[in-house]
Amino acid sequence: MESARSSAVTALAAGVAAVAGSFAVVGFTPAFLPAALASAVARLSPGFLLTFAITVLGDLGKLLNVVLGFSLATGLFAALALFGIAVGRSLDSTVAPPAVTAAAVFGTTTLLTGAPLPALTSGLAAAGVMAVAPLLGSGLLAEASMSPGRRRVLGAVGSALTVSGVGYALGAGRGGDATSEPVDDPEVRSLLGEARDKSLSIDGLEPLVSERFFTVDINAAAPTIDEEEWALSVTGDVDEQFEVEYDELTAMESREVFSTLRCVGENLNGKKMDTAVWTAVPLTDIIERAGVSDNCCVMLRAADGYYEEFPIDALRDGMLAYRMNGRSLPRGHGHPVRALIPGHWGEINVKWVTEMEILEEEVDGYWEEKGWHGTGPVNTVAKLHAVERDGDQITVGGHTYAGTRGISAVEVSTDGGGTWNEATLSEQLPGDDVWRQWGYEYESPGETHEVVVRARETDGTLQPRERSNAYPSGPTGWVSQEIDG
Ligand SMILES: Nc1nc2c(c(=O)[nH]1)N[C@H]1C(S)=C(S)[C@@H](COP(=O)(O)O)O[C@H]1N2
Ligand SMILES: [Mo]
Repeated sequence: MESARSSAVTALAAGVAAVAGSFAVVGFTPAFLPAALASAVARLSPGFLLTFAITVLGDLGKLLNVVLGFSLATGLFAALALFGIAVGRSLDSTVAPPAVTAAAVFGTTTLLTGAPLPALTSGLAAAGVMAVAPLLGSGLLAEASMSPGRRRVLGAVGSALTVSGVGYALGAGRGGDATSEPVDDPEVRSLLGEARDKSLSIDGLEPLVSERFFTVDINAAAPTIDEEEWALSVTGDVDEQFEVEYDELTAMESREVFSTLRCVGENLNGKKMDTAVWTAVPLTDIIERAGVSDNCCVMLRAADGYYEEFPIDALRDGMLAYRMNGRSLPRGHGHPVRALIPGHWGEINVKWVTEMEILEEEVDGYWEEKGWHGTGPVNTVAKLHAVERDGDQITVGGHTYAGTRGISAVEVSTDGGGTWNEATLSEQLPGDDVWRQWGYEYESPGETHEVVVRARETDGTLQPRERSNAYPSGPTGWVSQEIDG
């Protein structure tokens, strides 16, 4: 008779193995139950909790969400395994526990994710551990001077670890990006070179084309969409409804543009602002073909269930991007096609976009339903991310961005806002929606001092000083930082 403790350990081991068993075939994609549960939790969270997670916890919130998804999935599978063990006990059968568990895991997972293949490998992995653990316990380790319960526990843990090792190794590459693709487009190479040449060299300052581009998603796992299966449907209040397929889109005239994205939910001096060279098709032809008249606005919908609404005028300046820095759009950034709406907050730059619905009346998008106001133009900002020291000399630097209003100057104070000096700006890159870097070198005052930074837009407008939080309309204010002398 199995003890309660060894039943619990076997069930937990089966749960761990079941998670690994599905990871092996789908990797971290929406068909992976922990990812699906994490997304469901985020989606069902009340607005205030979500806002707290985004603005206060940031990346930690994302991590906690994923950890919760794994815990829920493992717990669910373990509970199903316990059920299997109980059935086995009441039938006095050794075949029933793995068989019942496999069936229960398969059925439940298929129901929750809609994906039968990972559900099947999940069930098989759980059943495997449950069938093998007692064998290992009684067979291989029989010589050891251990109690049968102890042996069974070791067998369960050992087999779960083995299944997990294999499962995670197999799944690690799934749903990945073509990061090894060569960048052979001469125009992209020349723009990337220009960005490299124009980047200021300050220790710790990211170059003008971001090396690590941030991501913000409503779901834990990004969708996986093949180019061949992708199409954009143009719907709503239009003369003609039609679809544009990937091959049609990429056959249209495209351009290579620098464009910066910034998330409305980031902290004032946060790192959710980045720049890339995008290969994109202007939306003008598609809008014209649709026959849009005096409509107010548009709703862009995406394959992950996301949707954002914004004024039609912003759409007219918009583009559909299908390459990023010369490579196919990475999965996390909207593969195969995303919207780019110059100068506007990141949230309307809809990834995995599948539908463009022309509207006659305003409605709320995904974030606006939760109280955010993030569909308009970005706020102006000058960030301070680098502090370089050379003896008494200190160099501070960062990025500055004002959307399509452009930046003409950054001013730096090293005495808490008493006196101001002009910083060096990186040379303007081509395009009207791209950030610049600033840098400022000064002699250390020999004591702790407060450095304050503020930007001026092209027309001379000074960035507002008043501080406000990210929620609901994006952070405002001058970045300031205490620096040791
Ligand atoms: N389909 C879809 N598009 C989306 C999102 C999303 O969750 N789903 N997040 C939006 C938000 S809030 C931002 S800030 C930008 C971020 O783009 P990135 O992840 O490529 O940096 O994508 C936007 N587009
Ligand atoms: Mo965002």
